[in-house]
Amino acid sequence: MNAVPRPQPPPAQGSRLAALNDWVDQVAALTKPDRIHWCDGSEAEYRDLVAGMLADGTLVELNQDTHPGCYLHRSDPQDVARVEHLTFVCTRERDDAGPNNHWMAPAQAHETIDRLFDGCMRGRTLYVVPYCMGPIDSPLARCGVEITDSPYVVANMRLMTRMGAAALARIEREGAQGKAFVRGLHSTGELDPDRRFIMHFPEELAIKSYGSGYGGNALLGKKCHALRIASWQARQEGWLAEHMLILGLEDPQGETHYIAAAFPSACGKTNLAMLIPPEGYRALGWKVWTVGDDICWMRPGTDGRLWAINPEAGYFGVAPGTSARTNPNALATIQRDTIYTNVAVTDDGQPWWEGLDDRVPALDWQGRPYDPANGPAAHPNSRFTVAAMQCPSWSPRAEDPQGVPISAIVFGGRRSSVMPLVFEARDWTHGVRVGAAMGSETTAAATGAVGVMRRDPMAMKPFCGYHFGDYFAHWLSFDRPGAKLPKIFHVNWFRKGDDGRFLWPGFGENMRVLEWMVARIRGTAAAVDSPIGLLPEAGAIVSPACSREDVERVLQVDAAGLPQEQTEIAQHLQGFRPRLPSPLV
Ligand code: GTP
Ligand code: SPV
Ligand code: MN
Repeated sequence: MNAVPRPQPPPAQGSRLAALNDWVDQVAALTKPDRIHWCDGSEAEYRDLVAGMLADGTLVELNQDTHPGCYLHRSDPQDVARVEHLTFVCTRERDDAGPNNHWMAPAQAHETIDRLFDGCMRGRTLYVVPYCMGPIDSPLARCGVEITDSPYVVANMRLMTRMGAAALARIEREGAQGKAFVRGLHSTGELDPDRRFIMHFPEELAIKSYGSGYGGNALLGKKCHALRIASWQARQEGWLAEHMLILGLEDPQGETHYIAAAFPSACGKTNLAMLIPPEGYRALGWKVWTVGDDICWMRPGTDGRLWAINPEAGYFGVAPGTSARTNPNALATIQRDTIYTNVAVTDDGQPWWEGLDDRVPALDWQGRPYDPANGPAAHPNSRFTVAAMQCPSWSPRAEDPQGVPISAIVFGGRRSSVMPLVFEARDWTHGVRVGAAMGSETTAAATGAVGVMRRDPMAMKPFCGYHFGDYFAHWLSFDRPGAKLPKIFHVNWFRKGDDGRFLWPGFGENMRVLEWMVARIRGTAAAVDSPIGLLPEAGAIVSPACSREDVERVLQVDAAGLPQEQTEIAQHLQGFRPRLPSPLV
C-alpha cells in the first residue's frame, strides 16, 4: 500500500474536501461530461459564461445603450414555470412528506432519475457551483453545491446567491468539522416534459432535478434548497424557512420595523418589499427598505424575538405588471446587468412586457413577430434576474449576519371575494390558524390552470418539505415562555367588485395598511372584533385613489361568503389528520 498522503488537489480543479471531490467524481462518472468547471464566482467567469451563451444563442443581447449588461433568454416554450406535478419529496416514510407533497420512495426515485442522468452531459460542461444561502459569515446561513450542465443556471446562481470561492471556503471549513452541505444535481436533459422530475431527499440533504432549465425547477438554491430542504432542517433545528419577503419600514421617528410577509407565487411579495410610500408619507419621513423579496429564514434570538435573514442575494422577479407606476424601484433595479427570461422586445431591442408602458413590442417571448392573436407578448411568468444590491431601496441590513428582528408577520392571498383588505389575528395560535387556512387563486408561476382558488397554507403549499400537520405544530411551538412573538396579520390586495375591478388600488397605497399595522404594534390604533379577527376601525384606512364606497367594501368581510369559506377551511384542515395539532382542529 502506498503510505504517501494524496497531495491536496489544486483549488481550480477541485476542493480540499474529499466528500465533495468524490461526489463530483461519482456524478461525472454517471453523467459523462466532456469538461468539468469549478466555479469561482468571479466577474471574469460571469463574462465568459455570457460570451459563450451569446455565441450559441442561449442569450440574446438587449439594447446595450439603454440596458447595459442586459440579456434575454428565451426558454423552451414547454419549460416556462415550476412543475408542481413533477416535484417530489422522497422521504423514507410516505407520511413524513404529507398529503401536501407528491411522494416517491427514495430508492425508486434515485433509480428513476439516475436513469435519465446516465450520459446526459455528453458533449457538455459539468459546472460545480458552490453557493451560500445567507450572508457568508452568518450563523443562520447554509451552504450547498449545485452541479449543473446549464451555463444559464450558473449565471443566474451568481446573481441569486453568494456563489463561488467564498462559499467553497465555508463548505470546506464546515466539512472539516463534519457539517454537510446540500447536494443538488441538475441537468436540462432534453427539456422534454415527459422526461422531467424535481426530486428532494431531505434525509440525505440532496436534490436531483432533470429536464427543466427554468427558475424554481433549476436554480436549486432557491425553492428546492432554501424552502423544501431548509424547512425540513428548520423543523429539526428549531427555526423557520418561509416563502416570505422581508421589509424594513422606517417611521418618522427613525425607528425601523421589520415585517415578513408570505404571499403565494405571483401575489405581490416583490412589489410590497420594494414599496415607495405615497408622497404625503415620504414628506413625513416614512421609508421602506428591502431586505428580501421571496424567502425568509428566521429563528428565535436570545431576546425572545424572531431574527430573520434573506438567504438570497438577488431577485428572480415577475416582469408583467412591473412599471414606473406600480414598482419604480424594481424598474430602476433592472436597467442594467439583468438577465431577462421570456419577455418581449421592442424594435430597438429593449425588454418589454404587458403593463410596462403603451409601446407595441416587435417580437414576442418566443421571438416571433408580435401578433396579439398569439396571446400576450411577454409570457405571463416572464422574469428578471438581478443582484439585490442594485435595488434603490436595498437594505444594508440584508448583509447583517445576525439578521433583523421581526415585528409583524403578514399572510395574504389573491382573493377576488370574501377576504377583507386587512385583519389582525387575536394571538399567535389564531395567527397560525389564519396562515394554515390561507387561500389564493392560482397564477402563472406554476404550470396548470390560472385563477383557480386553492388552499395554500403560509404560501408554502408547493414548498414545504414535510407534512403540513407537523409544520403547523412546529409553528405553534414558537409560542413558549420568554418568546416575544410578532403580531400576525392577513391582507388581500386583490378583492374585486361586482364589475371585476380591483377595489383597492394596491402597490404604493398598500403603505396605508402597513401604517395601520405599525400603529397596532405600537398600541396606538384600536381594532374591532369580527368573526375572522380584528379589523381596522371605520375611517382608519382611507386612500385618495379609492372611493369611499370601495374602501368600505374592501375593509369588510363578505358575510354572505363566510359560511362556505369556513366549511372549506374546516375540510382542508381535516385533510392533515391525524397529524393536525389540536389547537387547529
Ligand atoms: P413570486 O416571485 O412568484 O413569488 O411572486 P411575488 O409574490 O413576488 O409577486 P409580485 O410582487 O411579482 O407580483 C405579481 C403580480 O401581481 C405582478 O403582476 C404585480 O404587478 C401584481 N401585484 C403586486 N402587488 C399588487 C397589488 O397591490 N395590487 C394589484 N392589483 N396587483 C399587484
Ligand atoms: C415562485 O414561483 O414562487 C417564484 C419563482 O418565486 S420560482 O423561482 O420559479 O419558484
Ligand atoms: Mn416565490
